[in-house]
Amino acid sequence: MGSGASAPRPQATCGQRPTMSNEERTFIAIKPDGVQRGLVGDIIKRFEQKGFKLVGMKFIQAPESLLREHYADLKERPFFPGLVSYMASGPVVAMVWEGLNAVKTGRVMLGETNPADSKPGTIRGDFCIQVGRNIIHGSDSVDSANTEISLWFKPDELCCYTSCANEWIY
Ligand code: IDP
Ligand code: MG
Repeated sequence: MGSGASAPRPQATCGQRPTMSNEERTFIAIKPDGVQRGLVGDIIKRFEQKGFKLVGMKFIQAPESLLREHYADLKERPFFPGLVSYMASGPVVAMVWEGLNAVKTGRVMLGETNPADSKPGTIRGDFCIQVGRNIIHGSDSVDSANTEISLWFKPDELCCYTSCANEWIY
């Protein structure tokens, strides 16, 4: 029987989410091409180095039903069937990252939808060429982040914990 103090356990759920704070969350997914091309570590490293906090992560081959819902706003677009089959073609790394302006800054880190328009230094600018193989997804607003997070994660799959780096980042 241990007698020393044990590390605090992460809470299973985090209750009501603030909309403007250091606890803003965004949904980021490394797409099947990013996984196949061995870019998982490089991409995660950028979010870690920036100072964002990882609160959820899973490695899954998403069913087409989930992907059709995830991209529901694009269902009338001609590339929609190809987009769904590309996203279902292999496993993806689905993640939730937390921090001040995580949604907006996450999008800046991704670059533009079309890698050809993405500046060097962004993920799409550095690692890919074509819009149909742009390796990463990121939520485009706080509202869509909340929708996407609840689509991909159950509440108890997200961890609440205090990063020991918190006071050195904020
Ligand atoms: P985003 O990923 O930058 O938010 P959206 O316009 O939401 O861009 O499009 C979702 C995804 O659909 C893109 O990331 C890309 O994979 C795919 N996509 C967008 N436009 C095209 C296109 O013109 N041809 C093929 N695929 C596209
Ligand atoms: Mg989008």
